[in-house]
Amino acid sequence: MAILVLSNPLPSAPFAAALRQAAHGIPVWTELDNPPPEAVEAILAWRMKSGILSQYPNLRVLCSTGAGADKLLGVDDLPEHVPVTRVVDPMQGMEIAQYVVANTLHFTRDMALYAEQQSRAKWERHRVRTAMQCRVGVMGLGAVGQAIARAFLPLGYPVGGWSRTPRMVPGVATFAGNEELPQFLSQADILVCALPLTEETRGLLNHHTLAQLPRGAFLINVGRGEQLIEPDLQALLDGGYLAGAALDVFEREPPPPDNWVWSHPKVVATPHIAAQASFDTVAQQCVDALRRARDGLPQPLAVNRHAGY
Ligand code: OXD
Repeated sequence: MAILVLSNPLPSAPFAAALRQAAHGIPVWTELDNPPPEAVEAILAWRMKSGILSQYPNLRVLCSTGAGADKLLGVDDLPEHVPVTRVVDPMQGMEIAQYVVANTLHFTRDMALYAEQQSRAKWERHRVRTAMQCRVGVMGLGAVGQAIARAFLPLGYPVGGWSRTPRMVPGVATFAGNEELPQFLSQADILVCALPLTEETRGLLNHHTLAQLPRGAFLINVGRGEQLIEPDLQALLDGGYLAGAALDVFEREPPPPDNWVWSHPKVVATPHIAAQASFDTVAQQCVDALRRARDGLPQPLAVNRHAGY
């Protein structure tokens, strides 16, 4: 009985190597090994197409390589009894917060403008934006959203947070539900999306919602690409309503070479690197999930398949 790594488009070799270290004798295969399907008890994957899982009749657990498991949940042949687990890395919230703070300061402290001036040996000082022009609004107040919100408090930027149901975060002005979304958006000069992908959040960043941000606002998306209607963002950037965007996630990853995000002067596009769980953490949590499944124990890292996270 074995673990199968199907991490495409992520390379399988580093996951397989870490699993072999963690699995203490449980065979670990990749798709290149063409394993006997009935021997596969656990699959480690980032995304999944329908029609694959039904080939593995003895599957006990499906493990995501990432913190989100949304790309594994939509398949038709995911058996009801198979738990789907995600990675919980204690460093992840901190790393994503670093990414968001770095991009916020890049935008609010005009770093691109000064780099351009430097390239022309031009000495010109611009006014520093006041804190009240840099109100941060974090959508999603789970562990990651809270880490992001907290990271801004010592920087002097006012911080707001929005979640589906009410949450209290010390030092953060919180808003909840659809009724309070307009008020939250109207106070977010830097809108940070750290939401999980669900049917409610798919397409949530669209012309209607983004146009409720203050003029000159910036968007930072570390949630999921499917939450953003990219052409709506492009129109608001081109029309001058929004000032910039940092995008780490895309509906299609990688975006095709002719996608406008690669070359837009107001966009910082990065290849889904805001946080990366270590291979060892991913492997250890996958092996633990398999052991728990074998022993009939609860899965603390299982996602709620109906909620989507
Ligand atoms: C994710 C990850 O789920 O990178 O986005 O872990």
